[in-house]
Amino acid sequence: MEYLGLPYETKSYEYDAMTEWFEEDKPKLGADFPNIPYLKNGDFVFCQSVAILKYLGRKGVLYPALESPEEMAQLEALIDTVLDVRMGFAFLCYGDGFETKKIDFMDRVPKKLASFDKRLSTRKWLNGENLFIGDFQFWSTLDFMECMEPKMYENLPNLVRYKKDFEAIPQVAKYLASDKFKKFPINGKIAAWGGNAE
Ligand SMILES: N[C@@H](CCC(=O)N[C@@H](CS)C(=O)NCC(=O)O)C(=O)O
Repeated sequence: MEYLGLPYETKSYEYDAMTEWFEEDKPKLGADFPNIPYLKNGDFVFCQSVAILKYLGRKGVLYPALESPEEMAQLEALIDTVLDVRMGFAFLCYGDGFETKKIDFMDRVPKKLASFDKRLSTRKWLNGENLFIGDFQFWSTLDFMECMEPKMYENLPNLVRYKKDFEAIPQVAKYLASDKFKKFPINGKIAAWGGNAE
């Protein structure tokens, strides 16, 4: 929303005071499947993080409805592939056995990221010359993982270049330098890693 210059207000819920969500806001949200996150625009309200991302993308030019089913499939596949990495990171951070799971994660994920690095060797952004919503989802996933493991991309130079380029987009740079942006917490309070304001 910062990138698109759309005015917005955020609402967050404290883990220790979730009755505010479950007992007050959730029952009266007005969505058929109320959940967090949700997006409200006047009377229009809906949930699901990826649907929200796509909706915002369509408000600007970050997720164009392409005529070619093949080109559209490429965009969808990129979004889902980034989501696989993101959910893998979430699986690592929540539940038991963080240190053991991290060894496996650090063995598998850089190999997966090497495919992204290769793709980015010939493209400025994930889908080429034009930034799209998958880049926002990918940058934040990369940033989260880098907070956990600062040397994660040391053999992936195109990812390092890509991440820097994204952070240099004027709207993004302004947001990252503002009080609105907080590196931590990355996860909810119950997470084994990233749940505190470190
Ligand atoms: N697939 C959903 C998952 C939503 C979800 O699991 N939300 C968690 C927070 S990450 C929650 O606490 N939901 C509150 C609820 O179940 O009412 C999405 O991506 O938005």
